[in-house]
Amino acid sequence: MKFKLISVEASYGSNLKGTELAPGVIKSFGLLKKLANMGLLANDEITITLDKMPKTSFSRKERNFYAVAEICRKVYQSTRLLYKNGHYPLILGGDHSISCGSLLAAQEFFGEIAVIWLDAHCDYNSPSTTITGNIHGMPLASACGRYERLAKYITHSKNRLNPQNVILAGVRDIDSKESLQVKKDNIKVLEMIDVITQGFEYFKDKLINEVSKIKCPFYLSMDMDVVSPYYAPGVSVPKLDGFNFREILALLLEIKSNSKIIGFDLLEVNPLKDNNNITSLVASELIMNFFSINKKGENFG
Ligand SMILES: [Mn+2]
Repeated sequence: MKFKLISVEASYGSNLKGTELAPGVIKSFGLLKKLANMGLLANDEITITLDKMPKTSFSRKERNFYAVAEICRKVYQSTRLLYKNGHYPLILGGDHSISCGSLLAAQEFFGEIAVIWLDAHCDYNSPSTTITGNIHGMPLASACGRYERLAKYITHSKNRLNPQNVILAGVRDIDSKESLQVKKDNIKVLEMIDVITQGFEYFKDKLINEVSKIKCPFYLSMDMDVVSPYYAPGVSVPKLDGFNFREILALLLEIKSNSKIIGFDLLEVNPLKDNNNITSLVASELIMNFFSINKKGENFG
């Protein structure tokens, strides 16, 4: 029973409200009880919100900086405590900015981690490259030391992720200045175009090949917009195409079989943009199957 649930009810990293409602809706399908009954998840959980709004940030390059930073610091502290008590985090967001807190906690606890960032976008902007100023487009850059103001607010440690240990998968929307930084840092980017031109099996093999080259424990950070809007319309920044349900589940199971997973964040579900909560149902089913299908492919769920 290694994993424990952390719900983060926040949307400060985005210009849209809604992701703060996602943990409640995703959990309404019985996720916690089902996984706890199978012994796959601790049967208690942690909820993170902001009790009071901190001082306002007027910077157009870092919208809601203090609110985002406070939430990230709480996520960091909760994640660190979980690790110290022998648990791993399963984090339901919330917008994607919160992954900066969980990644920095994991990096500090394990000394060095790798991350698989499943996302239609790179989230590798910083205030100097951003177009929107929304911090949910910057968490990966911050965890890698490319946006230090946020990382320093979260932790006193100077330990950041090595960009060589980052695998970005499912990308199909990169900003031009962001792309320059991604290339400069030599980040491995597996783009959706590979699925279109070479096929899904090729993409999956390429991803697992990259995973097998890295020897540290892996953190999974998944933006629901990596899934096709046909299956997951209720996300903050939908982008046409993306993986179908079978494909994203196949990728998650392959990653699980080929690496040591020490944390899983699932973010950016936005119930206010959804159709009949279908995106929350898809998120819930993905998590259920990820935990309950074993290495032989048997499903205990
Ligand atoms: Mn994202």
